[in-house]
Amino acid sequence: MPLERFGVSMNRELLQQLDQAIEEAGYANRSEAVRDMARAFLVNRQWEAPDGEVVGTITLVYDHHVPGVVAKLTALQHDAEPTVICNTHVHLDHHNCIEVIVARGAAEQVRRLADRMISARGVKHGQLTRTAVQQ
Ligand code: NI
Repeated sequence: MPLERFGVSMNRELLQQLDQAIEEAGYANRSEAVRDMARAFLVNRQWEAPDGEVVGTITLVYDHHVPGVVAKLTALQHDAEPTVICNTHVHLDHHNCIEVIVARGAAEQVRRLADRMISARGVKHGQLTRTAVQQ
């Protein structure tokens, strides 16, 4: 894809802070960092649009001894509107499991699946990581 160049005006202090953060983050140059910022902005917009096509990673930590929690989390994935692409389960210790679910679909549906899983009884901690495919 051909690259386009454009100029950006900003005050010196903001630019100095930006350059310092870019260097700390390990970017090779300012352009690479600005491209990632543009993608992050667009991914965010996709998640804000109810029918935006997104990918979400749902991470759950739960105690598998809590009655019904495994069946509940399984049923939610079978009945989910967004497609559950994959699911990884790790037995952390005697009580705790971590499960990572990757779901693709409309933003609102992925968010709803995450909310229902995170709020399920027995789930101690849950987090939805939001991403989407960008150019
Ligand atoms: Ni387990």
